[in-house]
Amino acid sequence: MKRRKFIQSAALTGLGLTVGSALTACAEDKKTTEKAALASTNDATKPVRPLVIATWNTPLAVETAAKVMQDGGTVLDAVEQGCRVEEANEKGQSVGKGGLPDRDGNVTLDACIMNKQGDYGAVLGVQNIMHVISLARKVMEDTPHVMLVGKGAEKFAYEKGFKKENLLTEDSRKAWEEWKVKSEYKPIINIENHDTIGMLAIDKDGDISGACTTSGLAYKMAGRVGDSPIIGGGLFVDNEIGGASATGLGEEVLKTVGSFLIVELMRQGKSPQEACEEAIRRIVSKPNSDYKNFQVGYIAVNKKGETGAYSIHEHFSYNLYKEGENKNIKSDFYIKTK
Ligand code: SD4
Repeated sequence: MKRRKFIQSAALTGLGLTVGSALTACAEDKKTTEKAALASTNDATKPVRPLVIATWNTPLAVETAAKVMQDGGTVLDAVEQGCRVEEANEKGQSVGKGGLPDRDGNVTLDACIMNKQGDYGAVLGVQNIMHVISLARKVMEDTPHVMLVGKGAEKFAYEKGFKKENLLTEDSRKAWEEWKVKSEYKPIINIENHDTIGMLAIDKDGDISGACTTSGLAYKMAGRVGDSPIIGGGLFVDNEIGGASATGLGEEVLKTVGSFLIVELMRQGKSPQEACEEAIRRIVSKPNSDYKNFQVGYIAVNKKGETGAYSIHEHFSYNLYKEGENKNIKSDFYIKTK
Protein backbone atom coordinates (compact mmCIF):
# COMPACT_ATOMS: atom_id res chain seq x y z
CA MET A 1 0.00 0.00 0.00
CA LYS A 2 1.30 3.44 -0.76
CA ARG A 3 2.51 5.39 2.25
CA ARG A 4 -0.04 8.13 1.70
CA LYS A 5 -2.96 5.68 1.64
CA PHE A 6 -1.43 3.82 4.53
CA ILE A 7 -1.52 6.85 6.79
CA GLN A 8 -5.00 7.73 5.66
CA SER A 9 -6.18 4.30 6.73
CA ALA A 10 -4.34 4.86 10.00
CA ALA A 11 -6.68 7.73 10.71
CA LEU A 12 -9.66 5.57 9.99
CA THR A 13 -8.25 2.85 12.21
CA GLY A 14 -7.77 5.32 15.02
CA LEU A 15 -11.28 6.61 14.65
CA GLY A 16 -13.29 3.61 13.78
CA LEU A 17 -12.10 0.32 15.32
CA THR A 18 -14.46 -1.43 17.64
CA VAL A 19 -13.18 -3.45 20.55
CA GLY A 20 -13.78 -7.10 19.81
CA SER A 21 -11.97 -9.92 21.52
CA ALA A 22 -10.39 -11.15 18.29
CA LEU A 23 -9.09 -7.70 17.53
CA THR A 24 -7.80 -7.29 21.03
CA ALA A 25 -5.92 -10.57 20.80
CA CYS A 26 -4.53 -9.53 17.46
CA ALA A 27 -3.42 -6.20 18.88
CA GLU A 28 -1.75 -7.96 21.80
CA ASP A 29 0.14 -10.24 19.40
CA LYS A 30 1.23 -7.25 17.42
CA LYS A 31 2.33 -5.48 20.57
CA THR A 32 4.52 -8.44 21.49
CA THR A 33 6.04 -8.53 18.00
CA GLU A 34 6.73 -4.81 18.09
CA LYS A 35 8.29 -5.05 21.56
CA ALA A 36 10.45 -7.97 20.37
CA ALA A 37 11.52 -6.05 17.27
CA LEU A 38 12.41 -3.11 19.45
CA ALA A 39 14.40 -5.26 21.88
CA SER A 40 16.39 -6.73 19.01
CA THR A 41 17.24 -3.21 17.81
CA ASN A 42 18.47 -2.34 21.31
CA ASP A 43 20.73 -5.29 22.03
CA ALA A 44 23.61 -3.67 23.93
CA THR A 45 25.99 -6.55 23.19
CA LYS A 46 26.04 -5.75 19.49
CA PRO A 47 28.21 -3.07 17.93
CA VAL A 48 26.11 -0.04 17.09
CA ARG A 49 28.39 2.23 15.13
CA PRO A 50 27.93 3.62 12.65
CA LEU A 51 24.20 3.87 13.13
CA VAL A 52 21.61 5.79 11.14
CA ILE A 53 17.89 6.18 11.90
CA ALA A 54 15.40 8.11 9.79
CA THR A 55 11.66 8.69 9.72
CA TRP A 56 9.48 6.68 7.30
CA ASN A 57 10.46 4.17 4.69
CA THR A 58 13.67 5.77 3.53
CA PRO A 59 16.10 2.91 2.80
CA LEU A 60 18.18 4.66 0.17
CA ALA A 61 18.64 7.79 2.24
CA VAL A 62 19.73 5.73 5.24
CA GLU A 63 22.04 3.54 3.19
CA THR A 64 23.61 6.63 1.64
CA ALA A 65 24.27 8.14 5.07
CA ALA A 66 25.83 4.90 6.34
CA LYS A 67 28.04 4.66 3.29
CA VAL A 68 29.27 8.24 3.73
CA MET A 69 30.55 7.29 7.20
CA GLN A 70 32.00 3.97 6.03
CA ASP A 71 33.89 5.86 3.34
CA GLY A 72 35.41 8.18 5.92
CA GLY A 73 32.95 11.09 5.73
CA THR A 74 31.83 12.88 8.87
CA VAL A 75 28.57 12.17 10.66
CA LEU A 76 27.39 15.63 9.55
CA ASP A 77 28.16 14.78 5.91
CA ALA A 78 26.22 11.56 6.43
CA VAL A 79 22.95 13.16 7.54
CA GLU A 80 23.23 15.88 4.90
CA GLN A 81 23.85 13.43 2.08
CA GLY A 82 21.15 11.08 3.34
CA CYS A 83 18.54 13.84 3.36
CA ARG A 84 19.58 14.99 -0.10
CA VAL A 85 18.47 11.62 -1.45
CA GLU A 86 14.88 12.31 -0.41
CA GLU A 87 15.04 15.93 -1.53
CA ALA A 88 15.96 14.76 -5.03
CA ASN A 89 13.28 12.06 -5.05
CA GLU A 90 10.47 13.62 -7.06
CA LYS A 91 8.04 10.90 -6.00
CA GLY A 92 8.19 11.92 -2.35
CA GLN A 93 5.52 14.63 -2.23
CA SER A 94 6.51 16.05 1.11
CA VAL A 95 10.21 16.75 0.68
CA GLY A 96 12.31 18.73 -1.81
CA LYS A 97 11.56 18.50 -5.51
CA GLY A 98 8.02 17.24 -6.12
CA GLY A 99 6.82 18.46 -2.73
CA LEU A 100 3.15 19.48 -2.72
CA PRO A 101 2.78 23.26 -2.91
CA ASP A 102 1.06 25.73 -0.63
CA ARG A 103 -2.47 26.86 -1.47
CA ASP A 104 -1.08 29.43 -3.94
CA GLY A 105 0.80 26.77 -5.88
CA ASN A 106 4.28 27.59 -4.54
CA VAL A 107 6.54 24.82 -3.25
CA THR A 108 8.22 26.17 -0.13
CA LEU A 109 10.78 24.13 1.74
CA ASP A 110 11.98 24.06 5.36
CA ALA A 111 15.11 22.34 6.70
CA CYS A 112 17.52 22.29 9.59
CA ILE A 113 20.70 20.56 10.63
CA MET A 114 22.66 20.14 13.87
CA ASN A 115 26.25 19.03 14.30
CA LYS A 116 28.06 17.30 17.15
CA GLN A 117 29.10 20.65 18.65
CA GLY A 118 25.46 21.60 19.07
CA ASP A 119 25.57 24.15 16.25
CA TYR A 120 22.37 24.64 14.30
CA GLY A 121 21.41 26.07 10.92
CA ALA A 122 18.01 26.37 9.30
CA VAL A 123 16.14 27.74 6.30
CA LEU A 124 12.41 28.41 6.25
CA GLY A 125 9.95 28.90 3.41
CA VAL A 126 12.53 28.65 0.63
CA GLN A 127 11.45 28.48 -3.02
CA ASN A 128 13.36 27.27 -6.11
CA ILE A 129 16.18 25.49 -4.26
CA MET A 130 16.05 21.70 -4.09
CA HIS A 131 18.74 20.90 -1.53
CA VAL A 132 17.65 23.05 1.38
CA ILE A 133 19.39 20.73 3.84
CA SER A 134 22.72 21.80 2.29
CA LEU A 135 21.58 25.42 2.43
CA ALA A 136 20.80 25.00 6.15
CA ARG A 137 24.33 23.67 6.62
CA LYS A 138 25.73 26.74 4.82
CA VAL A 139 23.74 28.99 7.16
CA MET A 140 25.25 27.12 10.11
CA GLU A 141 28.80 27.17 8.81
CA ASP A 142 29.13 30.33 6.72
CA THR A 143 26.99 32.93 8.51
CA PRO A 144 26.86 34.35 12.03
CA HIS A 145 23.15 33.41 12.13
CA VAL A 146 21.11 30.27 12.67
CA MET A 147 18.04 30.88 10.47
CA LEU A 148 17.36 32.47 7.13
CA VAL A 149 13.85 32.79 5.76
CA GLY A 150 12.22 33.15 2.32
CA LYS A 151 13.80 35.54 -0.17
CA GLY A 152 16.85 36.17 2.00
CA ALA A 153 17.57 32.46 2.19
CA GLU A 154 17.09 32.11 -1.56
CA LYS A 155 19.44 35.03 -2.25
CA PHE A 156 22.03 33.47 0.04
CA ALA A 157 21.65 30.18 -1.86
CA TYR A 158 22.52 31.81 -5.18
CA GLU A 159 25.51 33.53 -3.58
CA LYS A 160 26.67 30.08 -2.51
CA GLY A 161 26.27 28.65 -6.00
CA PHE A 162 23.00 26.75 -5.55
CA LYS A 163 21.00 26.19 -8.73
CA LYS A 164 17.60 27.82 -9.28
CA GLU A 165 15.02 25.26 -10.28
CA ASN A 166 11.31 24.71 -10.53
CA LEU A 167 10.33 22.35 -7.70
CA LEU A 168 6.70 21.88 -8.77
CA THR A 169 6.51 18.63 -10.71
CA GLU A 170 3.68 17.81 -13.07
CA ASP A 171 2.23 15.29 -10.59
CA SER A 172 2.24 17.79 -7.75
CA ARG A 173 0.80 20.52 -9.95
CA LYS A 174 -2.05 18.20 -10.95
CA ALA A 175 -2.71 17.26 -7.32
CA TRP A 176 -2.87 20.96 -6.44
CA GLU A 177 -5.26 21.67 -9.36
CA GLU A 178 -7.51 18.88 -8.05
CA TRP A 179 -7.31 20.21 -4.50
CA LYS A 180 -8.30 23.70 -5.72
CA VAL A 181 -11.66 22.43 -6.92
CA LYS A 182 -12.89 22.23 -3.33
CA SER A 183 -10.02 24.06 -1.63
CA GLU A 184 -10.73 22.28 1.62
CA TYR A 185 -8.03 23.17 4.07
CA LYS A 186 -8.15 20.91 7.07
CA PRO A 187 -4.63 20.36 8.32
CA ILE A 188 -5.88 18.74 11.50
CA ILE A 189 -7.39 15.71 9.80
CA ASN A 190 -5.15 15.87 6.77
CA ILE A 191 -2.70 13.36 8.16
CA GLU A 192 -1.63 11.74 4.93
CA ASN A 193 1.03 14.30 4.14
CA HIS A 194 3.56 13.30 6.68
CA ASP A 195 6.65 11.96 5.08
CA THR A 196 9.19 14.54 6.08
CA ILE A 197 12.60 13.01 6.57
CA GLY A 198 14.24 13.46 9.95
CA MET A 199 17.56 11.66 10.27
CA LEU A 200 19.96 11.00 13.16
CA ALA A 201 23.36 9.31 12.87
CA ILE A 202 26.20 8.20 15.12
CA ASP A 203 29.71 7.69 13.75
CA LYS A 204 32.27 5.13 14.90
CA ASP A 205 33.54 7.51 17.61
CA GLY A 206 30.04 7.93 19.01
CA ASP A 207 29.49 11.45 17.75
CA ILE A 208 25.95 12.40 16.74
CA SER A 209 24.46 14.74 14.13
CA GLY A 210 20.92 15.22 12.80
CA ALA A 211 19.00 16.76 9.92
CA CYS A 212 15.39 17.33 8.97
CA THR A 213 13.90 18.48 5.64
CA THR A 214 10.34 18.94 4.38
CA SER A 215 7.94 20.81 2.13
CA GLY A 216 5.60 20.95 5.12
CA LEU A 217 1.87 20.44 4.96
CA ALA A 218 0.30 20.27 1.54
CA TYR A 219 -1.76 23.33 0.58
CA LYS A 220 -0.69 25.15 3.72
CA MET A 221 -1.31 28.89 4.04
CA ALA A 222 1.39 30.88 2.32
CA GLY A 223 4.05 31.60 4.92
CA ARG A 224 3.12 28.71 7.22
CA VAL A 225 6.13 27.01 8.82
CA GLY A 226 5.94 23.83 10.87
CA ASP A 227 8.26 22.11 13.30
CA SER A 228 10.79 20.66 10.88
CA PRO A 229 13.23 23.60 10.66
CA ILE A 230 12.81 24.70 14.27
CA ILE A 231 15.42 23.69 16.82
CA GLY A 232 13.91 21.47 19.50
CA GLY A 233 10.75 20.97 17.44
CA GLY A 234 11.50 18.84 14.39
CA LEU A 235 15.06 18.11 15.49
CA PHE A 236 17.37 18.27 18.46
CA VAL A 237 20.83 16.84 19.03
CA ASP A 238 22.96 16.98 22.14
CA ASN A 239 26.14 15.04 21.54
CA GLU A 240 26.43 14.13 25.23
CA ILE A 241 22.99 12.58 25.35
CA GLY A 242 21.47 11.74 21.95
CA GLY A 243 19.08 13.12 19.37
CA ALA A 244 15.44 13.12 18.35
CA SER A 245 13.40 14.05 15.29
CA ALA A 246 9.72 14.44 14.50
CA THR A 247 7.24 14.03 11.70
CA GLY A 248 3.53 14.75 11.56
CA LEU A 249 1.45 17.79 12.41
CA GLY A 250 4.15 20.33 13.16
CA GLU A 251 1.91 22.65 15.14
CA GLU A 252 1.46 19.94 17.78
CA VAL A 253 5.17 19.11 17.87
CA LEU A 254 6.04 22.77 18.32
CA LYS A 255 3.57 23.31 21.14
CA THR A 256 5.31 20.59 23.14
CA VAL A 257 8.88 21.27 21.87
CA GLY A 258 8.92 17.57 21.12
CA SER A 259 12.47 16.77 20.04
CA PHE A 260 14.04 18.85 22.79
CA LEU A 261 11.71 17.23 25.30
CA ILE A 262 12.82 13.75 24.22
CA VAL A 263 16.52 14.58 24.54
CA GLU A 264 15.95 16.14 27.96
CA LEU A 265 13.98 13.08 29.09
CA MET A 266 16.88 10.88 27.97
CA ARG A 267 19.22 13.14 29.96
CA GLN A 268 17.09 12.35 32.99
CA GLY A 269 17.58 8.64 32.43
CA LYS A 270 14.71 7.58 30.19
CA SER A 271 15.46 5.22 27.31
CA PRO A 272 14.86 6.60 23.80
CA GLN A 273 11.68 4.50 23.63
CA GLU A 274 10.36 5.76 26.97
CA ALA A 275 11.20 9.32 26.00
CA CYS A 276 9.36 9.09 22.66
CA GLU A 277 6.32 7.61 24.41
CA GLU A 278 6.29 10.38 26.99
CA ALA A 279 6.52 13.05 24.26
CA ILE A 280 3.48 11.56 22.53
CA ARG A 281 1.70 11.32 25.88
CA ARG A 282 2.22 15.08 26.36
CA ILE A 283 0.35 15.70 23.11
CA VAL A 284 -2.53 13.29 23.57
CA SER A 285 -3.13 14.11 27.22
CA LYS A 286 -3.72 17.80 26.66
CA PRO A 287 -7.23 18.88 27.53
CA ASN A 288 -9.26 19.02 24.30
CA SER A 289 -6.52 17.34 22.29
CA ASP A 290 -7.84 16.31 18.90
CA TYR A 291 -5.16 13.62 18.58
CA LYS A 292 -7.50 11.07 17.02
CA ASN A 293 -7.47 13.24 13.93
CA PHE A 294 -3.78 13.89 13.41
CA GLN A 295 -0.53 12.01 13.36
CA VAL A 296 2.77 12.74 15.10
CA GLY A 297 5.71 10.34 15.08
CA TYR A 298 9.07 10.54 16.83
CA ILE A 299 12.40 8.77 16.48
CA ALA A 300 15.27 8.99 18.98
CA VAL A 301 18.73 7.62 19.62
CA ASN A 302 20.93 7.86 22.68
CA LYS A 303 24.70 7.96 23.03
CA LYS A 304 24.81 4.17 23.52
CA GLY A 305 23.12 3.65 20.18
CA GLU A 306 19.80 2.55 21.65
CA THR A 307 16.88 3.70 19.54
CA GLY A 308 13.21 4.43 20.06
CA ALA A 309 10.16 5.41 18.02
CA TYR A 310 6.54 6.10 18.84
CA SER A 311 3.56 7.67 17.12
CA ILE A 312 -0.06 8.49 17.83
CA HIS A 313 -1.52 6.36 15.02
CA GLU A 314 -0.45 3.11 13.49
CA HIS A 315 1.61 2.97 10.29
CA PHE A 316 4.47 5.23 11.24
CA SER A 317 7.72 3.48 10.40
CA TYR A 318 11.41 4.27 10.39
CA ASN A 319 14.53 2.98 8.72
CA LEU A 320 17.38 1.81 10.90
CA TYR A 321 20.88 1.03 9.74
CA LYS A 322 22.75 -0.95 12.36
CA GLU A 323 25.33 -3.76 12.30
CA GLY A 324 25.50 -3.53 8.53
CA GLU A 325 21.75 -4.06 8.12
CA ASN A 326 19.23 -1.53 6.92
CA LYS A 327 15.68 -2.33 7.97
CA ASN A 328 12.33 -0.62 7.84
CA ILE A 329 10.68 -1.09 11.23
CA LYS A 330 7.09 -0.40 12.26
CA SER A 331 6.84 2.00 15.14
CA ASP A 332 4.76 1.19 18.18
CA PHE A 333 1.85 3.62 18.56
CA TYR A 334 -0.62 5.06 21.04
CA ILE A 335 -4.07 4.39 19.60
CA LYS A 336 -4.61 0.65 19.76
CA THR A 337 -8.07 -0.79 20.09
CA LYS A 338 -9.31 1.73 22.60
C1 SD4 B 1 5.27 20.05 9.18
N1 SD4 B 1 6.16 18.14 10.34
O1 SD4 B 1 5.57 20.93 8.38
C2 SD4 B 1 5.90 18.69 9.04
C3 SD4 B 1 4.97 17.87 8.24
C4 SD4 B 1 5.44 16.58 7.89
O2 SD4 B 1 5.78 15.33 6.01
O3 SD4 B 1 5.88 15.79 8.70
N2 SD4 B 1 5.36 16.39 6.58
O4 SD4 B 1 4.44 20.21 10.07
